[in-house]
Amino acid sequence: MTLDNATAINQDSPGVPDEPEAGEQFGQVLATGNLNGDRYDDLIVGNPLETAGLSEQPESGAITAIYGSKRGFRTRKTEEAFQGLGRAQGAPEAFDRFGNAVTVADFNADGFDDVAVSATEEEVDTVEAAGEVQILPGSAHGLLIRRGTVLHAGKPLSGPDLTDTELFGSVLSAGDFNGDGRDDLAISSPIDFRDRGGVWVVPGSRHRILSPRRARFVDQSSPWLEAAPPADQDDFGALLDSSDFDRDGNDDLVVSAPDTDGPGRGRVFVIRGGRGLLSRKGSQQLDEPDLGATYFGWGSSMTVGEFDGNRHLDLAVGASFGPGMNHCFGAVMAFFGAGKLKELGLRRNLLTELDPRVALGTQPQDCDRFGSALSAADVNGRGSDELLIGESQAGDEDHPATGPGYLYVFAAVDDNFPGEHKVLTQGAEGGGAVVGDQFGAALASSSP
Ligand SMILES: [Ca+2]
Ligand SMILES: [Ca+2]
Ligand SMILES: [Ca+2]
Ligand SMILES: [Ca+2]
Repeated sequence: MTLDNATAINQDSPGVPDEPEAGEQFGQVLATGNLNGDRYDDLIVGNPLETAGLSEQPESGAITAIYGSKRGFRTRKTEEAFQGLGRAQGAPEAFDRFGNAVTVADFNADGFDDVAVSATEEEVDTVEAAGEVQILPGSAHGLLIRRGTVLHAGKPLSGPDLTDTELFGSVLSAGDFNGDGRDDLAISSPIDFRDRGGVWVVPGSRHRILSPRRARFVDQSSPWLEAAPPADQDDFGALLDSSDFDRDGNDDLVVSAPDTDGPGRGRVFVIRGGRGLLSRKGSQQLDEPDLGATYFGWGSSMTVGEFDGNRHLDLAVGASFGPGMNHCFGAVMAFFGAGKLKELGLRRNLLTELDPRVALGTQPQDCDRFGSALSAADVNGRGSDELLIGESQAGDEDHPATGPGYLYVFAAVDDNFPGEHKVLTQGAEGGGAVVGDQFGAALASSSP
């Protein structure tokens, strides 16, 4: 990702199917991968609010694949899929929200990346908003050739019954947790009927794309974790990430439980990958640290990057919101990796918007939501990642209350933030700032 070589794509671009309609928020969900096995990465856009299909069902949802080429993304060569179109199964119904989460990985290791996409509010066996996940396999001709597969909670997956689950597929993450060369899929349902949440990990399969019979289910009562018992409103699985922190060849699963119930109770778990998908030993639990003030939703944003140049992956976690005023300036904590998972976070560093080293002339306003989105990318090309922090509600001189939002780019000097940093607004980098744009509400980058 480079900040000075950007292209704007919307549904008015030549070749991009469908029309821009009010409130559709095209581009809210982004993923990249190589679906057709050529030399160029492709962009997959989830449009959960899209009015899809001939029957014009509102918020039935769709995804758009925009294929890469030597000259960048070729908007004239795109594919759209929604339920009942292309290889996506089922029918588009109002508010299914197909495309609400999208991740791209090669689950059958055939050289073509495959798309996992959720319809979080799909009704399954008369259970409303049970949610489902579909896998659309890549091929030399793109997404529309090979038949996909559908997953939902309940059998054959282990874990809770379908009736105990809501919004299955709210968050998706892919990684090779068992190190067999095929990517595996982690699927969360953070807001089940008690808001406790749970995560399924489904191994990739050469013949069937995924093997649901060999899936694992994890919640806070699982033997994989040393956590306190699960409580209501923990929202375990609100965010997921898959990265190999201990460099043993198995990706490790990061699960956040921001606990929207109150301050001081957010948690992030790093569960070690292993031959059985997840290891029972060696995982790390990062409880909410003392942030020096009241913050809510610790773990409601996070990103993995290599910030300090020691070649071990690091984890940044944000707390950016609260139930009322005076609670959402926002804070971000970076946990530095050292080797073993248990050593992740022995060195740590806190950034807050109220830190005078951070402010850079911007006047902190309440509910700026510093840390509302986090991402990592080597912006300056010096080899280690910069930490990108979105501040979705930040105001400016003209719009002090709910402004266009800022994007902070921090470089670490050793493990010390902020080393050098700058603040970007849409006005500076393109598009022109518009109140309510929430620039920095979502950030995409390829995983390290
Ligand atoms: Ca594949
Ligand atoms: Ca695997
Ligand atoms: Ca590992
Ligand atoms: Ca590091």
